[in-house]
Amino acid sequence: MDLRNGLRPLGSTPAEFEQDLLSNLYYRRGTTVESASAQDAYETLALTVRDRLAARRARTAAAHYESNPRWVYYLSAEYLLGPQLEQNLLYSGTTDLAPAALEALGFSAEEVAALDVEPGLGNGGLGRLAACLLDSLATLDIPAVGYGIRYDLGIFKQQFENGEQVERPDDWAFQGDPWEFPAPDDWQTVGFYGFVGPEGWVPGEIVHGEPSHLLVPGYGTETVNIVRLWRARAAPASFDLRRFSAGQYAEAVQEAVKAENISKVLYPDDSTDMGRELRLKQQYFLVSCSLRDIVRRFRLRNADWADFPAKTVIQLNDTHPTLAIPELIRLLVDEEKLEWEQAWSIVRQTFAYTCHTLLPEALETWPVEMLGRLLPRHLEIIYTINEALLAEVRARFPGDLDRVRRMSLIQEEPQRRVRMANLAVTGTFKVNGVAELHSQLLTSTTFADFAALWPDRFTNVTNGVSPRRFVRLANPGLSALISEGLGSDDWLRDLSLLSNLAPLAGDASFRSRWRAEKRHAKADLGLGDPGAVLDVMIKRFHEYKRQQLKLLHVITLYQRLRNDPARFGVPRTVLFGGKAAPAYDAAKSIIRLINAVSATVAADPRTSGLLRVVFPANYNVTLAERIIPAADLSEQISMAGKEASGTGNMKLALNGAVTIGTLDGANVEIRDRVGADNFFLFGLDTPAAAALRASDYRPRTHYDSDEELRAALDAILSGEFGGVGQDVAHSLLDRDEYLTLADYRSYVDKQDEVAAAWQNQEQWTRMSILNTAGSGFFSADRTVADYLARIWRAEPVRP
Ligand code: T68
Repeated sequence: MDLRNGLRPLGSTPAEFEQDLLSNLYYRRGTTVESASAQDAYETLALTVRDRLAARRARTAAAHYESNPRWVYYLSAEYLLGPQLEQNLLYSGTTDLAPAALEALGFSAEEVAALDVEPGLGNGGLGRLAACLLDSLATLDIPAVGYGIRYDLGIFKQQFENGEQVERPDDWAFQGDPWEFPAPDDWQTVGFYGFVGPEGWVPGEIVHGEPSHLLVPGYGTETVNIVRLWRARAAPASFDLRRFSAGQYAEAVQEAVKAENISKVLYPDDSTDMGRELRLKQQYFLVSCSLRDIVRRFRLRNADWADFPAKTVIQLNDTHPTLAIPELIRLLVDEEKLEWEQAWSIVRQTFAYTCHTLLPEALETWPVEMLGRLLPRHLEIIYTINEALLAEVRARFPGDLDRVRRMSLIQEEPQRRVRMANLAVTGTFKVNGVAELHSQLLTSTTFADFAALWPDRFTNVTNGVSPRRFVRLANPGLSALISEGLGSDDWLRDLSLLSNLAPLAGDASFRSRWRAEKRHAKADLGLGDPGAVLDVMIKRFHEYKRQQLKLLHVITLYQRLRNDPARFGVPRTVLFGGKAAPAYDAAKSIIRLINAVSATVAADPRTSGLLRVVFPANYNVTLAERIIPAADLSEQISMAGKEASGTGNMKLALNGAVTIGTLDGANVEIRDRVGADNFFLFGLDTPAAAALRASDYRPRTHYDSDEELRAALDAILSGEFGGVGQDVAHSLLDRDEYLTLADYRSYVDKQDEVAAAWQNQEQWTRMSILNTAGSGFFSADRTVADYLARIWRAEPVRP
């Protein structure tokens, strides 16, 4: 028998599915119907669904092996994958089979689904984008592998104590993870520290990387790709049996604990360099394991290094995996004995880099001393790359010493540090921003010097989101209505078809059903008042995103309610969701103040039925999928020129929320596509904001001249909201780094237009439908198609 073709197909009838569930309960879970717990039922269902995807995975792997294709490798320190069960049910076509089969075991689908813990292996947009791109790569049948780290503890669990954020560890795999395939035989070794001797680098510490993978199914196709995650394991020899026997238990495992700490925790930092050696170790651990795996896979079908760039493109998700550049040189020169020139040429044809920020403080740098101690050979390689770079700069711009200083891979003052973004730009063939405006600003500001030297290296790929997860799964009711309106569900694989919804905005009965879906989604969230606008701001907490601006507006509404009800507008529920980096005090103060305002507003009977502020703790993908369908108004109010793209803005628009926003990030493109009439624009644009920042900006002039703004800030300063938040008000009055006070009046006036628009529900619903209809561009399938055309140049392989 040819084992490769011997796979017994798994059945798709309810009886076959039930049979498989039962057999998994006995043979893999090792229990019985009588004694099965809800956890048994969950794990067994997961296995039964996973088996169906695994069969497709086997066929995909066979097709990939057969065709020896060009591979897309995505290197990312973060993947925010979201709950797996509902997605894998949908993608395996078993959504309708599961409830009855579970019923037979004595469990409801809901109680079992509640046990599906999302792997929170990312912070925010960057990590979620990685997950959406993998989904679309599989959907488009592109041979691809995502590489990442299997953190034991994901993004912390947020709780509120007296309104303050406290962080609890997220032991997401405590009960085991039924979706994961461990592959301990594919382990790699990773070196750290040591010295460079005549024979090359001699590491002083060795750690093992053990991979496991999760399946990444495509939607509406056979392809199932994988995301491979590395976990640090101590070399077995690091357990000190002698000490253990002597009763020195802590000392006996000390080395092992140190090694395994590398993949212990995701750094909960959204923007700033942690400055911590362990984080740098994580980055090198990811890079070293993944490159060796990539090389191993290359060698399965290829022999000649000259073919490597034709068969491989490696995308760096921000600078976190940039050490892959010197690491590949080291493998090629030190281990494979290639000449430097050939190695450098291979590297520069293999890597591409995505930048996700505009904040100068978010561009990673590492102390030369630390990098040289941890990775002495890599520092040498970085110096050699730098010599060639600076020679090229001097040749092109003779005498321009300042330019040489700016472009160097090494920052000299105040401390010698390696500039990872400069290294990433130098060692790649393409660099992309994540929205049109962002990419323009990268070439005109952040990377202006590099764009002058290598203009063709820079391009744009506007972000996108998975319509499967963020419309179909999150919002089944609206999805069914869309499919009915369009006459098919083809839009789930070609989101541009949503434009055909536009004429239905003129159809009163369609509008009324559209409104009904919003109402259902709100009721499901427990925010059932259909008369109130659900006004949502869901994203990481950062001063540049300006949750504080939204809060000032809430306070103003509250004060109008008390003093000037005629100006209040319409009933509103304001929903905040998001986490602050644990060390980011200013963001945590804003969280505390929001909770205090929420309590004050709730305690005042005058607000009843008119104004509510809700802030559910621990915003994550699971919660996002419940909030987004219910939202009426999407807050995208960052200071212009600061938000690289945003992706929550796209998810909300796709679900029919209308945006109030600045001309920042992808808001610009959303407005272009949904139409200026269906978007509430306010605030300074990027040039105006930059000019104001560069001038002698005095935030107090706004306080002095705007009565409502003054009243709102005074209320905070007087301690009216539980006596907290004075630091927030002082920071706005004294510094206002992100021009919150400068944009306040424009924002509040625009919110009055929102309220007026809400009063005409037919007109609002028209806007809502036109937001969905105009957002087809923001599919991650289109994003991947753009990456393919502009950077990756890989072809589909269908199993
Ligand atoms: C986000 N960045 C951008 N960073 O802020 C957002 N940073 O505009 C964009 O839409 C999104 O990326 C996708 O392109 C992040 O999410 C991080 O999470 C992060 C994590 C560690 C270190 C630095």
